Amino acid sequence: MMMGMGHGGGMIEADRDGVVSAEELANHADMAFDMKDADGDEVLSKDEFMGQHGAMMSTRRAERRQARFAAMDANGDSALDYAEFMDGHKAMLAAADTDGDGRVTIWEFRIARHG
Ligand SMILES: [Ca+2]
Ligand SMILES: [Ca+2]
Ligand SMILES: [Ca+2]
Repeated sequence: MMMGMGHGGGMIEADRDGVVSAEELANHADMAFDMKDADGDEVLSKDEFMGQHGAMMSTRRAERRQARFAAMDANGDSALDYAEFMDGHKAMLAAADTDGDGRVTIWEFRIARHG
């Protein structure tokens, strides 16, 4: 198994069965947290969350990301700790299941993440 490869390509859906499972998203979020946490203090600042490409992002994209940051920042301290980050992804997965069948397809997930 070549797990962990394909960084940057957004390999969330690891087993390619067309459904994003909670486990897959949790693994992805776990990895993303480590990758984004540039200074390794186990907390994501807004800059870390926005990433190095923040300046190059289109305004709309940056706004969406900022809105996501604000939504995840449960205690409003302008930083995301691991629990907030994981909770945010959990909520995202639940919200993405638009047809309510308990399975989030990669399509549902991508649309949810985009919006
Ligand atoms: Ca940090
Ligand atoms: Ca926080
Ligand atoms: Ca569904």
